[in-house]
Amino acid sequence: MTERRIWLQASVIGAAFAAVAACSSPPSSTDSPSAAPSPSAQSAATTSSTSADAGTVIEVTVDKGVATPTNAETQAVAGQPIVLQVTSDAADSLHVHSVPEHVFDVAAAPDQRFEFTVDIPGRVAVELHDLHVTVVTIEVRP
Ligand SMILES: [Cu+2]
Repeated sequence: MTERRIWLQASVIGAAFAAVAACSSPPSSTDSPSAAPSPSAQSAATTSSTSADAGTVIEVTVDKGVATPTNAETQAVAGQPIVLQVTSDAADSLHVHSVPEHVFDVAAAPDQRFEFTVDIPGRVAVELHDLHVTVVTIEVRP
């Protein structure tokens, strides 16, 4: 009996680990009515093109509590510069879930430029922490 119970707990812990990929997700979404933008908002999330010389540039806008894009996908190359070009009307915190991670303080200002590199290939989420949204997930290739 005890053996079976231990196995069960281990599988629950495994599932919990899988959910930890994105940080500080709220425990429940029932009390966040603003967290569900219209589906059409995602179609506007066109990521900027990747040019070999300039690395990857991702434009991010925050206007009246709405981030653009959200849940976008783009690609980058490990070791090549990735630039987040941010125009915001509110202070926030940009969190790049790479290893090691990067945190950038966003001010209420246009054309803020945050540059970083990712050395370890993989999927890297970029989150706006105050808004609790994932702006873009970057697939970093070797
Ligand atoms: Cu984060």
